[in-house]
Amino acid sequence: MKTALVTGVTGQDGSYLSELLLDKDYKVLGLKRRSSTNTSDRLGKSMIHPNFSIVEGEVADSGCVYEIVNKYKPDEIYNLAAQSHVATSFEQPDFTFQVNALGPLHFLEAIRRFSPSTKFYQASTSEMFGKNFTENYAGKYQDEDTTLMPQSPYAVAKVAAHHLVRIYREAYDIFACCGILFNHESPRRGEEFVTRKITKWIGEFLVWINRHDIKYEDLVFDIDEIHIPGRVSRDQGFQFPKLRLGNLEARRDWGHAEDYVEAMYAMLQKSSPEDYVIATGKTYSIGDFLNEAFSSIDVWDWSNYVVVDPKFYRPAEVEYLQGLPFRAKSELGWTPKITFAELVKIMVSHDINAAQKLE
Ligand code: GDR
Repeated sequence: MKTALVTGVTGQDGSYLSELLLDKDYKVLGLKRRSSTNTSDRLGKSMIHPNFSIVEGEVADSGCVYEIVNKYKPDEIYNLAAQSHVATSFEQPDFTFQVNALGPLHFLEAIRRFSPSTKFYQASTSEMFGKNFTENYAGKYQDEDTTLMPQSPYAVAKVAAHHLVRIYREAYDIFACCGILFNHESPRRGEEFVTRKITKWIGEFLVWINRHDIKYEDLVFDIDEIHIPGRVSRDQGFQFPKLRLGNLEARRDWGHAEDYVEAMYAMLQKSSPEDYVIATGKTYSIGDFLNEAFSSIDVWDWSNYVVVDPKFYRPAEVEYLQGLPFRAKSELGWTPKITFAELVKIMVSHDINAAQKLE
């Protein structure tokens, strides 16, 4: 039985990857930070599996990482732990660097010193391309050869890790590779990311409007709030805050996280390590996501429901992302199964159900 260490196990990707590896008969060690609150909500299925166990640790602490790698000498390590919120990295650049750049370095060093046959997967990201894209007859896209031009402390730290993986691979012959994953979402996505923020709002809004048994055309729209007609009291639940977002023009290549963890696994099963772009090959704006999400509750013009709030703008933005996953398709045989429209539907209906359960 193979052993895999998954860092960031309590996150969206960590939870899906653990399920995949357990299905493939792996023993999974999930690395998790010590916390006084419960952070294992997403791990429900894995937590009760006999081949799953939690190891407490912190990737930013080199001694801790060395000890864990030396003790378990896992066959595979998937480093998904990160300060993953791009906007937060402008407020906490130092911390972001410690986790996102030094964390992977600690693993590479630990593998070199104590467990050179361990295979290592690093979660690289489309954010590393920043403002840059390749433009030719195939259109405007990013692939493995596009020059990296990061636009945030988050992305700079990820670029540092990306290059460290290459250097350790070439210098020490370690099986280490990076998945350059474009945005990937699911019902398990953190609520501060734009897709989940939108679908969660829609779920709660629908429950609210149903509670008052009112039609969309009868709603009254204020600057910041939506009201039940004739009932303006702030205290009695007759008003609902509008959805507040930042830049609606930015474009992202959105896939489903469950598809993307399969690519991570496939990369470590290859005979030699290589970096891959993992994406759908399609790009949509935040406005497109809003169109798709609102249309699934029969709202065809969302402009009255959304407020653009400068608070959610970033000091520097990544405007355009569209991956070209050609190498992943031809060498890993990987293609995403879930389309953009399906992804949005899955997330909206999950969040409607979740909001209904809380009623
Ligand atoms: P991103 O994801 O930064 O691409 O990184 P996020 O969902 O946070 O932002 C996507 C785009 O939406 C715009 N936006 C908003 N974003 C947030 N979070 N909240 C808002 O209210 C809002 N309004 C507009 C953003 O400006 C941006 O353009 C994600 C993370 O998971 C990274 O860790 C990962 O590396 C990349 O995806 C691939």
